[in-house]
Amino acid sequence: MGHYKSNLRDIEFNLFEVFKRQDLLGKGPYEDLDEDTMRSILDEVNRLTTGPVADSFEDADRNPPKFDPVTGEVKMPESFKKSFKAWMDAEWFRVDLDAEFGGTGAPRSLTWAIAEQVLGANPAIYMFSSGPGFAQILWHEGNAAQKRFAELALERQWGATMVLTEPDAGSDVGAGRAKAVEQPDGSWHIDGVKRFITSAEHDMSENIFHLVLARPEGAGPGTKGLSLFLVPKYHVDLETGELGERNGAYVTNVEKKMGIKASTTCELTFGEKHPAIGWLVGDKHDGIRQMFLVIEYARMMVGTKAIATLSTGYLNALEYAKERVQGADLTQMTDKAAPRVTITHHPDVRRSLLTQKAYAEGMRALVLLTASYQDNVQMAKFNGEHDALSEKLNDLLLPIVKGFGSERSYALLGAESLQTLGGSGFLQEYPIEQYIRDSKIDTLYEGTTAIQGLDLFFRKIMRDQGATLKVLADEIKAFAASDAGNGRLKNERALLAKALEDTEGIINAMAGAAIGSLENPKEIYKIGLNTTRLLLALGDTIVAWLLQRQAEIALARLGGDISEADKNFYTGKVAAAQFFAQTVLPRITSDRAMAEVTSLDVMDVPEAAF
Ligand code: ST9
Ligand code: FAD
Repeated sequence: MGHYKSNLRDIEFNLFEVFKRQDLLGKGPYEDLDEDTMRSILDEVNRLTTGPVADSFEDADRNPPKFDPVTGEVKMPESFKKSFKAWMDAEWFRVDLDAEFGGTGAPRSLTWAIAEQVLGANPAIYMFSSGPGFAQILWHEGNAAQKRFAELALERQWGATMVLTEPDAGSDVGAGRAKAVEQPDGSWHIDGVKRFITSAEHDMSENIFHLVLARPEGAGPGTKGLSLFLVPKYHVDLETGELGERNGAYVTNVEKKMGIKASTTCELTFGEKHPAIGWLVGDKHDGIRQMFLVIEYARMMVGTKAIATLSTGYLNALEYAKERVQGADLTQMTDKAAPRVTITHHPDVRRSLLTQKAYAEGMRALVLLTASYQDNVQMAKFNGEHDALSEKLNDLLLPIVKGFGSERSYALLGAESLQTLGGSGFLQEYPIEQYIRDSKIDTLYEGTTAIQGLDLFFRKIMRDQGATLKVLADEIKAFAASDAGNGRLKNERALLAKALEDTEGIINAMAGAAIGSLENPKEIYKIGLNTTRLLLALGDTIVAWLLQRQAEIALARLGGDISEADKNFYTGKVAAAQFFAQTVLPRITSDRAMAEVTSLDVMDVPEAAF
């Protein structure tokens, strides 16, 4: 058995019982898809990801890619290449693509259900395999020549990168100094050094194309002065598809890292040896908007990666706990001759396991809820319409999937999943220590948690005066006020209503500071002191709601004639929802209290006093 423990039963429960994705199939953009086909795709992906894709997870960590500073080339571990080939040969990336760009026309919810499994099994495989997705964005945004380039990139399975970060421009992308100078033939010469670029060098595809943010000479400051350029590693004859000369973008270093070692993190230098020639994407200066098309997707990917890792961490911990015999049952603690029991008998282990289960399954539902709004957007687009509300709900949830998902997953993997194994968890014999190392990055890249919190409050809540949040909050309120689950969820629905009220209390305190800042600009610090708190509180509230929606369905199923396996599955759903409401939600009341008494004291502490 490999390290990766998928949870296909729960993925399918979300897709078909909670979010009813089958109702979308057989029509519109999904005309050729039915429920059986969707289930068989998920089965096949499960087979691949638990097998060949997961196979190199450990080996590529212990024997990471090798960088040659003389040639600037990278040799990937053979085991990893094998996994990558197995994944790319299966061409499941096509499920992600639009029908008009060689895709199969599938709902986003299916693509994220597939992504979860790859990201849980071997996340670096997903990073390296995103070339076709990047190509699709280029195809949508590009001019005729770039569209042709994108088609070749898809056909030849070229790798791709997103190139924003520089030594002095991380969170602050607008501080980027990489320069673009227009040439008489309409091309651009790019100069500068970018760092931390994922997948910028490897030996698994014949070409790699970089989507690079750089500032055209004379352009204004900040992100709005940046433009997006297509910079291929090798030039391409667009008629024949043949590769031409080497372009002047070279990897000049590959970082040594704490985790996700199979994924190459590169310094990429432009125009040092010879010109790095780039092409302005879509012939227009609209770089930051264009790059955010990639970023939005990548933020969803990072949150899904974190949550997938927590899920397999939990399932590994559960397997261990069911077998590990240690100590007597607490009711017999004074009887030294009492029989020893498996650790699942101990209340504290149960607390830990149920916390892991509730978060892993609740956050999976959060990913698939977000994906279901993406389905709506996709359906509307197919019908020539624009589903603005679903688009906004998706935008609202993205920082929560990414920021909340990664924070909770990383914290739980260390504090709970590894802890369940005792000292054994600390050993490399088990995968959890690697999960922890590999998932720390999720709170950092694609915008740190602080950036997600700012995005959530200022861009996603304040910008439309809370209108989109209100739609979601009203849905949660209606659920809490309903008789869902009857008496079995009555207490939990009351806890949910209170949690939502407290989360709104946090937002009100922050909105008050926003108004106060019009008179006293320093009041805005009170918002910055609470953005992460809000991100986590809102995430917990939404997860509690989703778990209770699941529990309502589970209770109805438990009333029918079902198999033993289903009985266990649904019983677990009810238990997780109740446990989460009772043990996590009450903390939001104290979060609200802290938000309401936020003062500027922290900001007045002299730096030297830290
Ligand atoms: C990185 C990569 O970390 C890690 C892993 C890579 C793995 C690669 C594989 C990924 C797979 C993806 C493949 C794609 C496939 C697709 C497939 C499809 C089938 N939402 O607030 P302002 C825009 S990469 C949307 O004033 P500042 C917007 O245009 C490095 N747009 O910002 C806005 O204009 P307007 C990641 C947004 O103060 C404009 O920006 N680095 C959003 O100038 C200006 O907005 C980071 O993520 C949004 N949420 O700059 C940087 N926000 O307002 C983190 C902004 O007119 N830092 N825009 O609409 C930030 O995000 C900062 O907040 C900042 C601030 C840079 C935006
Ligand atoms: P900084 O921006 O210096 O942040 C340092 C600390 O300050 C953080 O805690 C941050 O939250 C906080 N902070 C900064 N600004 C603010 C603010 N305004 N308010 C509150 N707190 C703030 N980049 C790419 O372009 N392409 C890639 O493919 C890519 N892949 C990566 C892979 C790895 C393994 C790593 C480590 C990074 C990668 N990155 C990539 C870069 C990544 O997106 C940045 O590291 C990230 O955006 C943070 O920037 P920084 O490291 O410069 O940290």
